[in-house]
Amino acid sequence: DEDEKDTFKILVATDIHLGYLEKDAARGNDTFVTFDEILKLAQDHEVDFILLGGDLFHENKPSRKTLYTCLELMRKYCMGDRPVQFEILSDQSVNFGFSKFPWVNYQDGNLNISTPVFSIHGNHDDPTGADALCALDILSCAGLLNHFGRSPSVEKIDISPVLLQKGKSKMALYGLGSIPDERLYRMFVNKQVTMLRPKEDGDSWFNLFVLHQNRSKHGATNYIPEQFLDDFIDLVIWGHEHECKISPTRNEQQLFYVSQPGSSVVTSLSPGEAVKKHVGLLRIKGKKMNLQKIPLQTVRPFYIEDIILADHPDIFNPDNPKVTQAIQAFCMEKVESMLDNSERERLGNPRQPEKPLIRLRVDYSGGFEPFSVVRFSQKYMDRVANPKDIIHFFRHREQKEKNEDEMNFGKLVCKPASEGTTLRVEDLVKQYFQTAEKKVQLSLLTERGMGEAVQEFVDKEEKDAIEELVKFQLEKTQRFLKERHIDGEEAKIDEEVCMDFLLLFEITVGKWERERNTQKMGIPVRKQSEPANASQQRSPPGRKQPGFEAANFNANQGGQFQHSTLIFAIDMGKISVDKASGTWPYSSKNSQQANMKVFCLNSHLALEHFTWTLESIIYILPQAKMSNNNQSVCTYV
Ligand SMILES: [Mn+2]
Repeated sequence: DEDEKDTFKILVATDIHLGYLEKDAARGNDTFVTFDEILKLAQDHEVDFILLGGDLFHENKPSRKTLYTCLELMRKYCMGDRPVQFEILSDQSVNFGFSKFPWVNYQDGNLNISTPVFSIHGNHDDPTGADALCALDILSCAGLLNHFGRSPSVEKIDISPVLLQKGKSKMALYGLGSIPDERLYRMFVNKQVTMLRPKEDGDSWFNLFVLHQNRSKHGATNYIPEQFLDDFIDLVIWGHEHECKISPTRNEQQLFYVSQPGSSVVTSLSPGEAVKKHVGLLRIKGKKMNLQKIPLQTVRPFYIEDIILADHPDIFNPDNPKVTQAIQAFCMEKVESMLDNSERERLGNPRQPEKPLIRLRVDYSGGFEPFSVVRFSQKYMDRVANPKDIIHFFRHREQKEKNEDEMNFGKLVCKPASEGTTLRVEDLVKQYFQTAEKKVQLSLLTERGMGEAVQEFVDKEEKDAIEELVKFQLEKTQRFLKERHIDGEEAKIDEEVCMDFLLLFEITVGKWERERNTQKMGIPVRKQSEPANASQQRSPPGRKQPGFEAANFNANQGGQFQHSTLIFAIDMGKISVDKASGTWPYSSKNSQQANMKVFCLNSHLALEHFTWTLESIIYILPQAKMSNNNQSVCTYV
């Protein structure tokens, strides 16, 4: 067909999150089933290629099962004799330069590819470790995927497009794998991001850009404004945001279109994820495009509703002793009607999971008491895929923060991570630094570096991240002091102290991991006088380790735990240079008052990862104060 000959047909999807909740009895296969559906759609529609916007994998180091299933499905659907009908015009050694096989897979004589897959990496599956490899590189090495959009430099990004031609249509495909938002924001502001354009026929190319960043404003610089992107772009495929907004919307300032396909699996029980999930069939001919929405049929149904108790004074009177029972009955009615809806709206696809996800958010402000969620859950074990977290109690009207100067751990901790707030470790660390007193602010370990390293440590199980950062910062500081003609010997930073820092971190995480494994038996608590095993092994003789206490976290919700939270503290006061230099703000060796730094590890990722373990653990120094609306939420054991 004449028209087909010049038309690129691309299947567009993002955030497939393979392996999400793979251990869950009910939901464990969801991501694999939907990936199968997506690949089959590509095959059925005979697309030229598949374009993925990052986070194909949920875990940075996917399990063997996840990797195996992914390879199995890609081999099943992407290999075959159907010829690929477009060619690559750009220098592939630039596009795929980091690969040992720097050419597109379908042009490899040893491979028989029918559907090439192009993907950038997301924040979940980004390159880590000394070799900077990511899970996509494994697929790429196996010849099943073309990983592109990877920047070799952290100081300057030149995005070199993959240039494709099909018949008379020419496309410049730009990709940018996930970069921490704040860093990328700053790089855009400093004009360190350049999109290279082909010299020939500048205007005849269709310019497609795929990226994986925050699109909605999470913080002042914690997202990428659309206005930052070059206006010669025709279409942006925006990964990372899970809400399906796949129909291209026009940016009137930049005059390009943005399509946000959204995830193909529900990873948080928030309203955005309840929006029906789709992938796109994108057709491009010359400078014209068309995007057809294809609803996914195998996605587990998800229903969410809000109840504000105070809005029903006719039904609920907080002074009535039986009001809690009334609330519970009301909630059950709601859940039943959501289950009815789910039954009615089933798509009839045998592969669509039967048990829906149900979330009821109950605002109990106004003197009401939450009821026991445990008992409530038990009624829905066989009918709902997420029986344990159907109900979410919150108090909307009372959430105003009273003290702006003091970081309110209670509030941060209580903020439901499942509400799409995507609390990042980086943000928490940053918030801490912004609210901490000037004189105790950390200078040796920068806020950004620390935030990123901790994020890597937690999310990606990158055990060396913190150590690498500490070493890097140490060397940098030593260099800095040398340049300022300070005697190297005199000003030598106490390296031992840095080791202490590492040690402390290891103890904390070691303990954390031990307790993850003993969740059923409750929280084993170490007395302050009793040293942890790790500290016995690693502690240099004669050096006292700062004390740690495990604390039981009692949320203000009938003792129900909501979060996996790890708070650890570091005695930064011990990081100092010799007092002779006088340039360093910390002279803790003379100071009685240690500068305790407290960090929260409470990312949405960590939460997802550890929900099967202890619901909540908090490690906190005894002198740290936690409060939530002046109500103590933390008991020290
Ligand atoms: Mn993401």
